[in-house]
Amino acid sequence: MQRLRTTVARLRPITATQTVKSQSQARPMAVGGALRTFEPLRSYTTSVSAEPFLNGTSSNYVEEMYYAWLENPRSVHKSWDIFFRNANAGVSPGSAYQSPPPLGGAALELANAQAMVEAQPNMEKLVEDHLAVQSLVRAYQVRGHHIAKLDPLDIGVIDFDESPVMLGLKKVGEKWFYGLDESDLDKVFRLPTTTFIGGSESVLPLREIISRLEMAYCQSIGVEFMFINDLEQCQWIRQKFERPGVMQFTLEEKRTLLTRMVRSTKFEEFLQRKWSSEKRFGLEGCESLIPALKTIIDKSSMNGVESIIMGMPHRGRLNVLANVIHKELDQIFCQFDSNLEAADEGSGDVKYHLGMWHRRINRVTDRNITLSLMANPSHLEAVDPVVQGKTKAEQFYCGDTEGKRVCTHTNAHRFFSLCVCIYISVCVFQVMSILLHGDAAFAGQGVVYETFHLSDLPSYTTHGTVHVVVNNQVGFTTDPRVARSSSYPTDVAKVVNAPIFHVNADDPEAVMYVCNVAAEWRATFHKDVVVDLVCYRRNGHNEMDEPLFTQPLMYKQIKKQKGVLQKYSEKLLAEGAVSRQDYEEEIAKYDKICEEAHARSKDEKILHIKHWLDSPWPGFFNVDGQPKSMTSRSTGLPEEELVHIGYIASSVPVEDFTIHRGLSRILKGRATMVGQRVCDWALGEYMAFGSLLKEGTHIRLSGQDVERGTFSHRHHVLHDQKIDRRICIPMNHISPNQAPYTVCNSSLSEYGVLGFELGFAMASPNALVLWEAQFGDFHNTAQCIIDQFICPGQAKWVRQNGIVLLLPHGMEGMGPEHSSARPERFLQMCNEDPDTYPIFSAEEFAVRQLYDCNWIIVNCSTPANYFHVLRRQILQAFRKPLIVITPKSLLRHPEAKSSFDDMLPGTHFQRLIPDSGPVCENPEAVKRIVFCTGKVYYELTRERNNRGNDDTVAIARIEQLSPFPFDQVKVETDRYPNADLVWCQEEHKNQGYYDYVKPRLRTTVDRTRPVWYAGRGPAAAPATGNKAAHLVELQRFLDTAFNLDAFTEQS
Ligand SMILES: Cc1ncc(C[n+]2csc(CCOP(=O)(O)OP(=O)(O)O)c2C)c(N)n1
Ligand SMILES: [Mg+2]
Repeated sequence: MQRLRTTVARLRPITATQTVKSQSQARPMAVGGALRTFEPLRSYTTSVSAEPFLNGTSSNYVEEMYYAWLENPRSVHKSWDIFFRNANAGVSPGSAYQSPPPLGGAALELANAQAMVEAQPNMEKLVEDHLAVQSLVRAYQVRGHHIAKLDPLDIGVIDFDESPVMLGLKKVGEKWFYGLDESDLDKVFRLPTTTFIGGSESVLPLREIISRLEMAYCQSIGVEFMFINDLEQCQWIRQKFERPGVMQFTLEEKRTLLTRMVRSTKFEEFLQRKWSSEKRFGLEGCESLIPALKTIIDKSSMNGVESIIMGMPHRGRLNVLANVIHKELDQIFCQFDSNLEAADEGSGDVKYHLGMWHRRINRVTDRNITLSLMANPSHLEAVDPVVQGKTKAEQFYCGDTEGKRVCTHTNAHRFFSLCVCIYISVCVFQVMSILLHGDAAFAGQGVVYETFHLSDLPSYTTHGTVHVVVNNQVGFTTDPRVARSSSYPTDVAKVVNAPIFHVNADDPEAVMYVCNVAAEWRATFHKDVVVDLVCYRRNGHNEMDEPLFTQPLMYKQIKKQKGVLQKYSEKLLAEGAVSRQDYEEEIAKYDKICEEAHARSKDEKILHIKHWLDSPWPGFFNVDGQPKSMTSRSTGLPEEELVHIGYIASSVPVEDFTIHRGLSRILKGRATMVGQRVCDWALGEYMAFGSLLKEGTHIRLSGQDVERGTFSHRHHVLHDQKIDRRICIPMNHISPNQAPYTVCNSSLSEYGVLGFELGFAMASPNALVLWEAQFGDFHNTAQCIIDQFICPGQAKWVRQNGIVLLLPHGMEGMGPEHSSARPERFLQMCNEDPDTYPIFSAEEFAVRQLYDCNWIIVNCSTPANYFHVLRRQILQAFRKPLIVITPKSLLRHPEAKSSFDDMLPGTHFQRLIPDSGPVCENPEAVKRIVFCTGKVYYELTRERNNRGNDDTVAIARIEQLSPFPFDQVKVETDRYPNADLVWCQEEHKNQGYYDYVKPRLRTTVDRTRPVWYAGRGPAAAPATGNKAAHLVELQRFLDTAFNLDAFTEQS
């Protein structure tokens, strides 16, 4: 007890009449110029926690002291200093405490305090009171947001009943919750080091403590951050919100804010006036979004950011385009004119989905800034990972590994935020992303979670995204109380320790403040942060909608609600910050701008979708936006290059690196293949990647376990067997001036990761970006990215994309899953007409088809063809998504190898591989052509060999399914005039390629010959789960394929 008494001597309450000043000493700043790092609790948690006098509550207090002591040993009482020193030196529990040394002159005050302590009848009460104050401070920090005035409507849709808020002086039954009552209000308490409410004071009366905590945590801003497990970050936030006087703004800041509110509000009013019956998903009820975004942009620009990539849903999108991105108003207004003709190819998109790219001067910072808003589909949140991928790509190409620097590029390249910055002179170039969300979508859509989980992964991080939620407390017609299980729509952000700043959007100054803090957070910690704008939606879901059907009470309240501009202007007028005349002039000025733009928009006769391009690729196309060349270059390589890459693929190009023995065997096998001038699948891929890298094309391969390869065939990353995390990527040792190779195992996500890679591929045409599914069927959890972006992206948004999807596929008795990449789905979405034979010249047939298609789908049967198609993806002068149905068992099939001869200069991708066997000798005698694609070819040839009918049945492989090689198929059908036509596939009849291929084959032969089917029957599942049944099915359709009488009854 004596020990405790001595310890608490400094804690005794002094009355308010004893001066605060006399007790004050500068508290250690947690975060200042030099960042504070907290030591681990090693000694504390071991020996100190075992001290007999510590119990649950007092240990919290001692922990506080311990941190303070670590920071500055003199900031705690000498007795604690000695105690902690002893404890840290390992003195056993119970012995660490020593009586404090005698007090000298400077410590007279403490001696007095000591005397008073001794006179104090109830030491425990004293300690308890201080602990109570500490708990109270902490309670405000943790739960102050529960009672903050966040909701402009004050209808309180968030129910915190499960965790009642115990803040301030609260009674539970007869007891005071914290043990402090009204008689304690004037007592002065020492503030814990975990609060900044004191400013320069270290002690305050309880009344003031509570008042300041209420000011910091319970007004228009609710801060959620105490779940963050980094003390430095917590301290940083406390400081930002607790320091007295943080929320003060200059006159100029207030006026700028008002101007921005005017523009935001009057823009919507203008649209409503001119096009009252058009859907525009207006921002009414959340007008402060515009100043919010502008504040984030200003602050980020101030911190060196030069490019911001944004993604957002429908709500307020036109307003953001007009007032944040500064899209010309007349071009926005044009979009409301339904009579304008589209000037560009493609089908276009509705106005509130279109993207934009704009470089301008930021007026506040006077610095250049590029703003792009990504085009997006209706599918809420789908654009999130796409924005992240594009941001990552821009950071990568600028050599920015930390989200905070460094482009070494020419102005021209910087201007277009183009790639390969790494090489030239020095400048600072930072790229960051801002994502906007609706409250319902943010809480409900899983891709939000997937995207958050990419945020801290080395190959996916964009070093901090600022998220802004337009939380209008309703999703379409659905009430949040039935739309989510979490208290806030933003809880998902907690998984990555992102602080969440809730703010009442009817308080524009508070909005501006949190946006400043959010931007600073991003600049300081390079981590995600969320601003939750709690607002309302003045109209229905869109301007035509009746909200009273479903939200009667909310909308009664909304109808009474004064607009935020009106409230804020009244406040500034009352303060005298602005005069009525200035305010009215500001409104008139903007109205004039809108009217003039409207007049100009009427002169427009044509709508240009390309004015809405979000990712320009300057220099890639000619001035008319057309490809610079339409000739097909050979994708072959000189032998010595193949040998060189083969050598790299078979070696460990760093010293003293121990690889696994099994891997040594694989590498030796590769060397043997190189000696024999052949490639298997993995080596073919190596040749394609290695050569493109050498030619300066960046390659990024991402997906689950892609580094080794799901089937353990790739091994692009070697792991030292003796040293943890020591790796070697031989592909980066091809040549001194090569482009970098990125290969990265992703998180276990498809939607998020595929979206990310699509965004990465958007940034530059000079990169081969590949996403590999673990098994092809898993792509369906990313279906939205495929359906909404990859398939129709060019048609909707006139932007090309060369992303490659690698989808392992094959019926190998593995069961319903892991078998089919569902090629039928991709084929069904091709834009080609199956009933029309394309009219192109023979020389340009292939390239014209490619240029017109929405995507390319291939199923290669040889490594050489895979090699060529990958190289063609970059060597052609335009970009199309490439879907590759990739093999599994063929990876090790002894016959699925290619000779170097098929990869030399002059060779190229074969869209169709004709039969080159005995059938060629007497084509007239051939009775059947079996067309097929992919792995089944090897089953067919084996069966044909077994049956010995290799002079009567020809087998042709269609390697490129889309665009369909009509011309080459025609050559085959003409070559064998007496043959019937069979399509053979290992997939079920309602799946695979049959429905796609059949009408095209019929078109090719002008419907003069039927097309028969050999394959599995229709089925609901992609494959049987029974291996024996699988083999029976296989044999059955092979029998059909070679039974020349199989279709006589049907013909
Ligand atoms: C993935 C997806 N599902 C459903 C919809 C249909 N939808 C359009 S807006 C909307 C409500 C969105 O609510 P919220 O996210 O709160 O945004 P708000 O419209 O309130 O701004 C819904 C369900 C959609 N666009 N995307
Ligand atoms: Mg909403």
